[in-house]
Amino acid sequence: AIETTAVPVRERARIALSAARRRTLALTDCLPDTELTAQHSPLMSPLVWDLAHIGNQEEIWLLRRAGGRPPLRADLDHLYDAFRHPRADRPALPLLSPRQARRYLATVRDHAFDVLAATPHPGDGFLFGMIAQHEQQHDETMLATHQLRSGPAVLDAPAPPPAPGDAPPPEVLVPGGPFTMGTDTDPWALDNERPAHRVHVPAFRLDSTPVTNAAYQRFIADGGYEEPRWWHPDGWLHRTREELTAPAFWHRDGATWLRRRFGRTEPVPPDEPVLHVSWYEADAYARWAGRRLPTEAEWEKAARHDPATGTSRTYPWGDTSPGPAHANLGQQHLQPAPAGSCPAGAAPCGARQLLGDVWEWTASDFGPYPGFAAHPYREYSEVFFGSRYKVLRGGSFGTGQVACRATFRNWDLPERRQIFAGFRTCRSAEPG
Ligand code: AVJ
Ligand code: FE
Repeated sequence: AIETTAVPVRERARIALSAARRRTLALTDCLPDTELTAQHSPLMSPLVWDLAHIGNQEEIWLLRRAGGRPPLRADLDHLYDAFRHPRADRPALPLLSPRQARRYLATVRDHAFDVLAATPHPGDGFLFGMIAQHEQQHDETMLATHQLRSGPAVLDAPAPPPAPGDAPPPEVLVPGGPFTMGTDTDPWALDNERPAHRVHVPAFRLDSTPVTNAAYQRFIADGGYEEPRWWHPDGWLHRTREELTAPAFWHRDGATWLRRRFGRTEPVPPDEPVLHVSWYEADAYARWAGRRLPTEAEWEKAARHDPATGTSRTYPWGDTSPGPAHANLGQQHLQPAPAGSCPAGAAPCGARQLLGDVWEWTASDFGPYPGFAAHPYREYSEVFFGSRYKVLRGGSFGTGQVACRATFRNWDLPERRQIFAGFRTCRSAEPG
């Protein structure tokens, strides 16, 4: 763990790009070509599409835009433009073969490092940070594709260590008052995290950890999936149409719940944060528990407001970049750590695991902050505002360090379960 500001920007960019590439290759070198070109789910691209798309975005933003270089492969722009081809149509496109895609990636990366070395004033290196985050995000998407594929396991990683014995109290108090949401100063924050603005958040009590599998099983056992009053009306329709009875990848063997995780079947670990639930399920659980999902502002205040100084931190624990003691990130483990892990990563309010482990659904719709300006990649977030997307916060075990901080905003549709999402609940602490 290092102070991000202490690392020269060129070095920081090189480290972030290289870390992303190691994951990209680990996620694709383990599969035969037939599995890279196959579509494992209509929700996902064939992995070979992700590969070349990562290279194409890097060519567009780092070689052409930052480096002022002429196009290498302008013919690929259309093929790998996510907005031209829905995921389900991508296998039928005349895509680069796995071999061609790997070569293209490597060639673009060589040029990108040349550009980085040759840029006289890298400034804040924003485009390099943006592209490193882009690749890391696709690494998480590709990991979700691995979870959806059938067949024998190809990925392996050690389990995270058990939680320490000092379990936090079940909920923590976040005091009422204004705090600074979003950022103007984090050099690699993306457009939707800006600008910084003051938000008044009344006092509330937040779960100190994400909701566990054991707690979620109590909701199931109590008939939570059969009781419409716990569900949002759209959620009830969805749960009925899809016949939902448990999180994705779970099945029952007599009295025990089993789950499939990256090609292996195992008992559902009771103390782990629940994973692969939709916003509708998270929302229903919270109502059943007599609680609610936190708003995005509540989540961010819990994660970064320091009452001692009145300022907002970059990470719950401060401004030091994430290490393994702070948060379970970066696909080091292929599952969440048990609830109560990572006391060194606790926020000032005492909540743990706000970053890493599982993305956390919030009550909020995805929208712009006051004064938002799309930059520089208009399609990154602006086109998703004002639709049905719900905000998720915090990052998962599959999220890379460079794409994870207390201001980072993710979003997805309320019915989606293929992402590494769980949740925590809260309740208002002030009357009225
Ligand atoms: C921020 C995860 C919703 O995967 O759709 C990747 C990230 N944007 N390439 C997505 C993204 C363009 C994005 N999410
Ligand atoms: Fe992309």
